[in-house]
Amino acid sequence: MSEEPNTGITRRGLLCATATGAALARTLGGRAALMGGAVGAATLAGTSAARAAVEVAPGQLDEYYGFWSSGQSGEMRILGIPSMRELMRVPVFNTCSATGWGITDESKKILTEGLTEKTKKYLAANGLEFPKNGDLHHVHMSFTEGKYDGRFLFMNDKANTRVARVRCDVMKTDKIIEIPNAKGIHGLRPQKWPRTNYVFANGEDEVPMVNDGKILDDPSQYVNFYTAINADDMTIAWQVMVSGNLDNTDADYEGKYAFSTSYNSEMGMTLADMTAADMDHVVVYNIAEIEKGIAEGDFTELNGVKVIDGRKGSEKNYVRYIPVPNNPHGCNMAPDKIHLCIAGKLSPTVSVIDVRKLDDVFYNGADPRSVVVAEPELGLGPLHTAFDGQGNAFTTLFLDSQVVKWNIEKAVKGEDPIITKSDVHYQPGHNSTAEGETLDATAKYYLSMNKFSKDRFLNVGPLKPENEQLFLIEGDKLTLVHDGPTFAEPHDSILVHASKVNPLSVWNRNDPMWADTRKRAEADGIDLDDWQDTVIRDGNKVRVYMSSQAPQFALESFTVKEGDEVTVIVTNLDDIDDLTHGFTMGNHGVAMEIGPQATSSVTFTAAQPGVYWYYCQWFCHALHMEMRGRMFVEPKDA
Ligand code: CUK
Ligand code: CUA
Ligand code: CA
Repeated sequence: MSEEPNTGITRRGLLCATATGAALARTLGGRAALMGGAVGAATLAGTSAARAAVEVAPGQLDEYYGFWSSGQSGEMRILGIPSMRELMRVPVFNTCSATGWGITDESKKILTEGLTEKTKKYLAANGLEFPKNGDLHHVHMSFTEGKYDGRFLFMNDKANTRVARVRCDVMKTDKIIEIPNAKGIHGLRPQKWPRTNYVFANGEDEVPMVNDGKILDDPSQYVNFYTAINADDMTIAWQVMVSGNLDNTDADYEGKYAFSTSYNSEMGMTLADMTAADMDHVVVYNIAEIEKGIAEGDFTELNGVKVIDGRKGSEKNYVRYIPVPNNPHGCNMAPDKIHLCIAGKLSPTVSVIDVRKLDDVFYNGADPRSVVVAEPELGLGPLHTAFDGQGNAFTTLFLDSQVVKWNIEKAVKGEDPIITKSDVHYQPGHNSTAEGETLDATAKYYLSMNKFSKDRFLNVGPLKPENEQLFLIEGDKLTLVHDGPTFAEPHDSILVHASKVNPLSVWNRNDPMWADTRKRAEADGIDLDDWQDTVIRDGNKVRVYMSSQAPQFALESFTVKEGDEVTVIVTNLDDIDDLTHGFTMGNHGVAMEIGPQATSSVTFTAAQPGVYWYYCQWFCHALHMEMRGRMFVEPKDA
């Protein structure tokens, strides 16, 4: 790790001397600035009293669920707060060997059915059915009247321009859609009020409106898309074409407006160009006006989506652009229902927008900047803001490796708003407070999601974990109570009170997850709810129906022919909590989880004659090792 270069100039001095523009970008991009050691000596864990206050003793349950993104790992994670114990990993955009996500017929359907035809075509050209990777940055729960309602979780895939939904009753992904036209879905937020009818999604990367290769290196013809997804059925409601790119997004508490930050109002294609202007902007979407425009037919249909033109210069009331200092990042609506906080990133400020003033900008020609009611200077590299429900905000300072707690009202009054600054380790991105993005925001826990762990843990080689730190909020003091290393690379998390999430322990036999499999079983004359040990041949397709009950599969062997397409359908008839079985077909790259009362199926080609063992890979019984059987693959011409 390089130390602060000995130039005689402090990093802070250097940054402040070059307040804007590409010079600052070069400084920020420089290794010394990013990695510099301006943070004081490492803070050790806080007082034992604070640690005792958050201790979750063995066997005790946590107070909050933490729903975590995992960045380039592509999955969602569930943690318990305050213990920071990892409770579960939910595969979404990745494939998973333990659960069979991306392997089972049911999951493949979810992973493929929402892809556009164009994407399916170029995936097939690469021998893929669906993208193998995902980049999941933002997990948010559905809202009813500004509060989490425990129904769904929504999340983005920046890498392949997708949005997914996880059902909270079973904690499984049930929908994944690719967003047409847009490129690189980054910011994502559910509508807060009156309920989550829409999920809003930002397209980060600029492309030609019709991206078919006719226009290439001509950024003047590039556009960006803001997408509203119907949350209930995961279809695209509408898109707005905007000027500049889109980074993070949030929505208000009235259902009137949604917002995006843009770090590239310049429409630059190089770092220098993207940081050239003094100001970028926040895009404000007027939801009722957009809905009206769609209803009145004021849209272009593009790849099956109704697209409203909200680019700069449009005379309509769909969109307004609020200038804010260059290259903003975080976009966080305060639970006071009034203040939207835009983190400055390159600017040491947070721009506070009073959303009550937006009507004047839309309808009375008010200066867009007039809605910025405060722009307090808080520290270097402000990225994201969380709220405590008491009028205070916590903003992460990436470059300072600190969090600053500040008072919104004081900032608006022009007083010094800073309450405290606390060191974090190191370089925080997102932060969370308990239900801080809802009307139930609570001053109890503060979570800092830090991009670097450096020296905080035993060295595991050049690739280090990130570090997530939990603080107890005690008055104005933040007391560090936990460091939690995590694998690549959670960006964001939400903390949801345990009372609002009530997952099942055993599946419902008629769950829609295997509705197609059930339909096919009925056609095959099989009752999936009953004991099944039947092999059905249908040309060169073979369907193997077998129930499982610890420690046995209904079939201890079955026979197919070389070249058959084999579908194995396993139903777990055990109905006891935590009694999951698995099905792994040896040497076929096939494995899946079958939860209690669930049905799962998997299809593969039996290409090589021989004897193959299948087994249960989820430890279920003292005789779990014996839970196995043989597949006989007869040679074709035998
Ligand atoms: S972004 Cu990652 S630290 Cu994708 Cu929410 Cu700001
Ligand atoms: Cu069934 Cu292990
Ligand atoms: Ca910019």
